[in-house]
Amino acid sequence: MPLGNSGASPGLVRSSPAQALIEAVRRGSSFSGNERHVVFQNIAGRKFSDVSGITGLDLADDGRAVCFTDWDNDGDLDLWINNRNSPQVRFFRNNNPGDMRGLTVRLVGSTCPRDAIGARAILYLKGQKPQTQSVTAGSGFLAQSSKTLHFGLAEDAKIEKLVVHWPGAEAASYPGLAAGSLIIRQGETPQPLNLKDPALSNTPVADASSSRHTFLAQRLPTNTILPRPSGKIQEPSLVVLASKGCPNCEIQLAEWRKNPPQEIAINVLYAEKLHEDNPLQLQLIQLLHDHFFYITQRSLETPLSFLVDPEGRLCAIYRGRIDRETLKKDTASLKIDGAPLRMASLPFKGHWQSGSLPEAEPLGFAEELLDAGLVSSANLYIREHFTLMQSDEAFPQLLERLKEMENK
Ligand SMILES: [Ca+2]
Ligand SMILES: [Ca+2]
Repeated sequence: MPLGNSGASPGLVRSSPAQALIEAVRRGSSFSGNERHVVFQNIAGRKFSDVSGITGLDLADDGRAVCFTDWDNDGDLDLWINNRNSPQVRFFRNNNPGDMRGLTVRLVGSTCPRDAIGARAILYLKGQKPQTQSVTAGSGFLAQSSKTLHFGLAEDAKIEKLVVHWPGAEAASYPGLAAGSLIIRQGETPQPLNLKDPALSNTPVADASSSRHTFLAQRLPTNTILPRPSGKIQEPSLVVLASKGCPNCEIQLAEWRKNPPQEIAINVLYAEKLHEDNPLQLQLIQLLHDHFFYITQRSLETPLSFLVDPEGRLCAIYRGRIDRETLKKDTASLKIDGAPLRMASLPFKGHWQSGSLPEAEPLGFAEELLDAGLVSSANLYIREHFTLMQSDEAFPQLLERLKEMENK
């Protein structure tokens, strides 16, 4: 959840290759021409067949890393894939029909290191070629698959024995094994390993609500950027970008008409109307959105709402419909600051390793206004928030750049 600024410091040469690359990343450009993932099936050890389409894995995601693991412990391998493009992490649950049989083995060393990295296990099957698996630390590009070894078994496969070559020690042979999950401690007899987790037996459902609400740890001043409801700037306010024909906007606005939130003043802006009457305002909203989500010029999801405190600082961003309780809680939390604010910004429980608290960077945002060629808006923003920015060592450079652009 990127909550920071662009990181681009004033004076960065816009045409530099580094800056062009940063901009390409923010725009979600593909590095590899939207290459699709490919999956090949081993045909009896003689050739490979391209099965990308039927597996459902052939997504044009610019994949970078893949991890294999039996995540739901049902005997088949599932996949985690990391992509350059969004979504950056995808989980693929293996729902191949049929009774998938496998032997899953976790090795634990005693004379060799506990994780048994480097151990090689060979599974001998009656009438078939043996299968070999090794315990590795890291595989492919910046990836680590499960250290638990997995052997797929055909329906009629009969296990003769498993031979484990422990690192720096004698090989050990384990006869009489059946399909399932085992833990083998070096020097001991194999024991069943119960990995079943009932929580994983259901199809996971993404929690859309939590990912769409961003309570900011840094409160960027937005006077001159977000139009708060007129005459109500002493109150917390919500600036909502809606669009015509957007079902979520209609439901949200109808709900508020019927039962208006008491604690907050709301200003609703329609994207279509802004596009006609005030395209600059629309561009400013886009820039503000992009500033916090580290992306550029993607289409905005409506309703898109900004919670602003009485000082005009942006405190939370909501993508999609807003849960009333969340809004109430956020509005009640507008006065917290420092470490408690940073804690409140977390979408889950945790603790911080870093002692330093993040700060809003109005200077970075002013720079982004200049990057977008919005010279008058940048001028206005800098004048309004002059006292917040002037102590920054890069402030003279920012003023210089503003002056240069104004004189062009
Ligand atoms: Ca599985
Ligand atoms: Ca499965």
